[in-house]
Amino acid sequence: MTGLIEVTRDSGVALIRLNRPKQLNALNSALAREMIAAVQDLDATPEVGCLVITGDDRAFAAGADIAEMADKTAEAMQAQDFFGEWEGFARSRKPKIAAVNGYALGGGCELMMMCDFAIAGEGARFGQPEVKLGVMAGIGGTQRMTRLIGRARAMDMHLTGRMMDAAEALQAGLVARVVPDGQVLQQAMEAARLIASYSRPAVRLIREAIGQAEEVSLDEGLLFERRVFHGLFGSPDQMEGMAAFLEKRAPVFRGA
Ligand code: CO8
Repeated sequence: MTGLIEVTRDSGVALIRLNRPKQLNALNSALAREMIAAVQDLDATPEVGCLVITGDDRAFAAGADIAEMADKTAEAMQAQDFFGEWEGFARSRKPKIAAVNGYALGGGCELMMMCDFAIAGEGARFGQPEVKLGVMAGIGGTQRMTRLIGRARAMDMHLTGRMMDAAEALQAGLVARVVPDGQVLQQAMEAARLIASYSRPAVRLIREAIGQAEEVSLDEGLLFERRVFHGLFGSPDQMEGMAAFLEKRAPVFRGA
């Protein structure tokens, strides 16, 4: 099956829109395969500097597809490594902004957290309601949410299954910005175009360095940051960026 996502390109930015509106963009295996293939393809496309992932007005994504999972056994889930392919999304190397209107629940909230940051509309709602279904988060919700908003809040969200509104999500650090509902995509695209205009090596290494902050000790992270910072010097983009500043003009980065 195809068409579960729509991919469009605009000035160095790729927009991926989830396209299962009748199911509130619930994530099924076919959608996962399409999404991972698209993201891997975009990773290998040099013209693309940033991705925006979005849904529609009603839902970013209301979770993994419950109908697809309802009859599965533990043996079948493990044998298939069900939804394991989403790690390919999380590990992809281009920056990804989630543009969120409506519901971001369960796997939808987890998909949002796999992105580098989220811009949400004032009416967006977030939650990990899996406990209400007799299960739990399975594509990073207990891990990424705890890192993003802390243990107490993550426990609250996962154990009660309640929803968080956009104001609370901003205050908790689950999303980076909250904007009027009608401006979500526009602001995400503007941010993505800005990121895509910067030096690709600098953007890549910034993502990697911030990623390290969640994995290693402070000393190791600081050393990693310093070494990759050093490594950018002498590159065409570093020379161009600093020359442009000193010459009081806009830089033109080559991506090298
Ligand atoms: N899966 C499948 N279908 C869904 C889902 C979903 N997650 N969410 C909504 N739908 C469908 C509904 O069944 C309905 O279909 P139909 O029109 O055919 O009856 C349609 O979308 C519209 O939904 P509602 O009528 O329920 O709309 P409401 O506005 O009344 O309610 C809600 C909206 C509150 C979002 C409600 O739909 C809801 O609670 N949805 C389920 C949310 C949820 O529980 N999400 C978590 C799913 S489990 C999960 O994500 C696990 C992730 C990790 C998996 C990893 C595996 C290894």
